[in-house]
Amino acid sequence: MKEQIRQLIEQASTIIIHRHERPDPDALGSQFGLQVVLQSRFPEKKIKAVGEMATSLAFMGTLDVVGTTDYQEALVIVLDTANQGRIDGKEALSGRQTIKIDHHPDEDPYADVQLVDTTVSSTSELLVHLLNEWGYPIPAAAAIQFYAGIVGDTGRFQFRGTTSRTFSVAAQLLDTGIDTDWLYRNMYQTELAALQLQGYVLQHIQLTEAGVGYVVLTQEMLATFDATVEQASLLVNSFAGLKGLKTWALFLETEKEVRVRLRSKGPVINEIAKEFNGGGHPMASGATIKDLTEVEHVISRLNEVAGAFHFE
Ligand SMILES: [Mn+2]
Repeated sequence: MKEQIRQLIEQASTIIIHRHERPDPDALGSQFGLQVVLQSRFPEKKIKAVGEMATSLAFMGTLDVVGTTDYQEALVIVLDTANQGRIDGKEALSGRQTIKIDHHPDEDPYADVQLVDTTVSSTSELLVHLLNEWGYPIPAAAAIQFYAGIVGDTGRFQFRGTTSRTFSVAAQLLDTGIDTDWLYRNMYQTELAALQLQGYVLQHIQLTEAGVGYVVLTQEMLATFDATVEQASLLVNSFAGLKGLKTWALFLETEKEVRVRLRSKGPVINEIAKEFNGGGHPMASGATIKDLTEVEHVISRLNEVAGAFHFE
């Protein structure tokens, strides 16, 4: 498998790297990091990273634009994306071959070759293991990208999934001399309006007896604080420290639907996410409901799993 992927990369003259829509630091970091590594090892190859940039992460780099015809001979690598529907760029599967490299459960094996490892913290970490195995050097310009991805997906090394292997990869990346001050300054800065929206979220938490916390953000509220859904969705972690909390949800109303971000400290929630047109990790998932009248359905399902769960 890994050997097959290495051969496909070495044979291809054009490689187009995709990842999921509404990218997070792991999506972009794995994408840019792999691009830098491959471009420096194979200067003669055309290596492109495509998709739409997230405004708040624009500091991470600049994406490329490719034409439909570029796909004819291209090897496409899709990173950090469990389902075909979540790929940013609908031409992704029109390449000559497609490789999927990911750390989410492999529910939709949409590629010709799949490398999925759910024991790593992030796709960025997985790529570093892979590149080490192949003996491909990781220059500092790639290391900062992979580091950003790991920091993002582990919540600065605190989430479940952060292992000793994660730390050894982090140490290897730090040893290239990357500027983590620069990274944290850019990753964790907040616009005033966003901070005020956070204040609103914290003041409107509802906590059920079963230990389910939730906040509903209507379109009107998002407009009041001049926040995009993308910005607001990051606030799902802002009340993780609430005492008595087992699982929680942030509901974000958009013009055509309500996006639901789900988090948990123990009860498995990705099965519930699936019931509401979503999916993800057991402790971090996303779903979509039609409108705000369905909020109570999601909460009552969360109440069921939270009520049945007890911390050791
Ligand atoms: Mn990821």
